[in-house]
Amino acid sequence: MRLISNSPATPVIPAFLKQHDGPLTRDLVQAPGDFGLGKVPARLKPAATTTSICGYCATGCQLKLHLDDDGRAINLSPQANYPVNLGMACPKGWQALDPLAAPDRGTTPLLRDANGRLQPIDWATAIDTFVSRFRDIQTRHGSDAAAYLSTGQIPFEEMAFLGCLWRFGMGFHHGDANTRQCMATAVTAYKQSFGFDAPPYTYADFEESDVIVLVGANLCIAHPILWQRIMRNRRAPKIIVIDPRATETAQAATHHLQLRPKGDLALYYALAHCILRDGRIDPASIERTEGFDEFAAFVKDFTPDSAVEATGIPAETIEAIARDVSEPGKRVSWWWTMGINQSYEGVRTAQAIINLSLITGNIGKPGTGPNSITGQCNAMGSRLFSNTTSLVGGHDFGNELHRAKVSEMLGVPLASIPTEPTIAYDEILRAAEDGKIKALWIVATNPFHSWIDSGRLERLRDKLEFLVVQDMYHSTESARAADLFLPAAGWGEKSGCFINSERRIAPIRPARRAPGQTLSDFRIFQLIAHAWGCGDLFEKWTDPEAAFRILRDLTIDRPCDITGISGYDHLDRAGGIQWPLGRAALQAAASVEAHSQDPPHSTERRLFSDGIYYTPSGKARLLFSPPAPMPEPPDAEHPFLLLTGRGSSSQWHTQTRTSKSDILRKLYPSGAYVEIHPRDARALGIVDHQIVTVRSRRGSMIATAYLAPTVQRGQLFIPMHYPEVNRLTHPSFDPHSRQPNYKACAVAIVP
Ligand SMILES: Nc1nc2c(c(=O)[nH]1)N[C@H]1C(S)=C(S)[C@@H](COP(=O)(O)OP(=O)(O)OC[C@H]3O[C@@H](n4cnc5c(=O)[nH]c(N)nc54)[C@H](O)[C@@H]3O)O[C@H]1N2
Ligand SMILES: Nc1nc2c(c(=O)[nH]1)N[C@H]1C(S)=C(S)[C@@H](COP(=O)(O)OP(=O)(O)OC[C@H]3O[C@@H](n4cnc5c(=O)[nH]c(N)nc54)[C@H](O)[C@@H]3O)O[C@H]1N2
Ligand code: SF4
Ligand SMILES: [Mo]
Repeated sequence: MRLISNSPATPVIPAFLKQHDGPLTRDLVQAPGDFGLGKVPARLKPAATTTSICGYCATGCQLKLHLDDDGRAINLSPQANYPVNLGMACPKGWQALDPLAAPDRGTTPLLRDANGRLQPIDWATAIDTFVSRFRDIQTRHGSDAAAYLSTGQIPFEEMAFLGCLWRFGMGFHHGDANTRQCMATAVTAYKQSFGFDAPPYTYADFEESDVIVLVGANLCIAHPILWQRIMRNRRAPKIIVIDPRATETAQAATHHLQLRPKGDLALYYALAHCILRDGRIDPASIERTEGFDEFAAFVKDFTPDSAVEATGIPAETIEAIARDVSEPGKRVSWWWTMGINQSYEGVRTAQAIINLSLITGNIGKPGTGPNSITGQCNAMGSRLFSNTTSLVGGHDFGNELHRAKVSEMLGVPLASIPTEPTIAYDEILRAAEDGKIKALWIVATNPFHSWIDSGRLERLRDKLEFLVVQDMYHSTESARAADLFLPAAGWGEKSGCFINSERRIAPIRPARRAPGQTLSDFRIFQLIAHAWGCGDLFEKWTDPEAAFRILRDLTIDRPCDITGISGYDHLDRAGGIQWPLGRAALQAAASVEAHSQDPPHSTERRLFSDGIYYTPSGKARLLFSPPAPMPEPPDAEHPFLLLTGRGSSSQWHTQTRTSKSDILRKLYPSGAYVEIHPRDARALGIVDHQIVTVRSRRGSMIATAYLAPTVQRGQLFIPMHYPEVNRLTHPSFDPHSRQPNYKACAVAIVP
């Protein structure tokens, strides 16, 4: 059987397959049913350990993996001296090994046969099929006729490999990451305002603020360890939560502004109005901005009274909050997550927060910042390296000099680098519906559950000639729809680096053997590169750390310059490193390191302390537009507004991993539920725990009703972890970022 078609440099199969990421995965072919876990020794010897950043959320906690004599992880504990989690972990982190041993792990590639059943095949056939089908589509329909949909949850070395292979090696154009579902708004907002996608903060800012404003962010559930960091703040901070629901975080805060959904933009403009009216501004910071006069003129009309209707918040409260967030001498930090990003006007709302920080001088100093908290473990890695919205390494597709630099440094033909970024996720799906995109390659994401109006994926499935899904589990909603399934190693079974919310880069390590014939995503991309005939372009990408060095060098002279990082060991020694760390800083650090236990590069660092931004003028831009109408407001037929989001700290997204842990499963409701205000429930004759139907114009679902005064009247909340929920959501998008508006659509609820 031929595995490799065109590349002369290709090694023979067995040798190639035997290369792997770590000592544990050297021998890839195991007996069927052997999940590579072996027997856990009855009595544990004093254990060796290795460390790894947690593979769930973007907090980026470091876990210490305890190994048995064979080097297999048998247990873990949070790392006590790691500067992020300081010895803490949430339930998902503690149980992070559980999902690796699940019985529905993919152990061999699967191909759909003539009868429509997925049948096991070997890797050689899988890679041959992959290459011949994509090549055929490219030959018949051109390079725009296929796309990939990827993730924020694999190491950035793998993301970069995928993005470079697809565009520079295989010659396709379109491919987006699931960061579009999650972070596109923050990316666009920062890029437009600061000239680069640069969240400016460090986690120490949680501990050094006097006023902490959490906007559409439910830290207690979604980033529990960041909430613990707030609890370490000794300045007795005011904690203001702005959320339509009385979330766990809102209940634990000092103040809760329970605003009307999507009232944010009106609220922040009204706050700016009060601050400017009262002159509670920082002239030096405003000096470092562009567009101040226009912004001041724009917010003149946004009086607190004018914002009452949109926000549902009394004018006196708006005045009081305006004073809180502009108190001279007080450090104010703003933190936002999906309550802002996932909106049809998310970019301008994020920028309204950025503007408040800029006019009050709350940026570049301890305890301040307009701070977007990221979601997935490697959302930040995806933003810099995935080659989707920006050219790999923090570059721009549209910039000729950047393209020339990437071409030279990666050794790829200049002509292979597109002059524009990909079309966005929703545009890819539209192109598939229109028959222009014929094939999709889905890697480490589960859009048949997670994408907005997910029924759309099922409907367009039949229009696709070829669907490849590359995942840890063959059982995901997306994998079950695939023509070809490629089994991938997951966190705990491979190496690479994640970048957390505060821009901290740190490695993950293999400590379990991946089951069956599973390969790391990195290896799968290598095999495809060789079989496609572009293996020589990636000759130097021999393993994740080699790729790391290539990508590191590529960041030179960019705001995210990490040329000062020597390698994974350096990252380990330093407790992770926040970008930027250029070469000059490394040299300075190296000499200090010889004399000190605390090299400067291991300390916390924030951006913009010099007031210089990454725009051509060096100034930040104040950007704004009038609030837009909600795309699908409730009406007589669908009288409720549906909010969606995270349900518990023990559930992760589409639950492919967390549902595999016996312990985590005990910590959340197994079936879909909907939270409804008790008075609304009474009016509809719905009692607690009753089974109800929730219906939108797109579809309907069955759920258990939970009567909860935490939601406002006229609103419902359903966690995103249950596959039915995105049958309801309305496919509307922010016009600047194309991020989906997941948190507002009209529904009806009936007993
Ligand atoms: N346990 C757990 N933790 C996770 C995840 C998980 O699946 N499970 N996922 C991770 C990922 S990828 C992400 S992106 C983050 C998400 O983290 P968060 O954004 O904190 O979580 P969500 O629950 O999606 O949304 C936050 C809040 O936005 C509110 N909201 C809705 N509409 C509005 C509005 O119009 N204005 C305002 N101000 N608020 C609004 C919702 O009521 C909700 O409480 O969590 C990460 N952490
Ligand atoms: N209604 C609603 N929908 C939402 C949201 C919401 O708030 N409301 N939030 C959105 C947000 S912010 C996000 S981030 C998305 C998340 O949406 P998804 O990315 O679809 O969610 P996950 O369940 O994390 O999917 C990751 C997949 O990758 C697989 N996987 C894990 N590790 C690896 C690996 O190393 N290699 C490979 N090949 N596969 C791996 C997992 O098994 C899983 O199938 O959901 C979005 N959807
Ligand atoms: S807070 Fe996030 S990174 Fe930390 S243990 Fe929990 S899921 Fe992992
Ligand atoms: Mo996310």
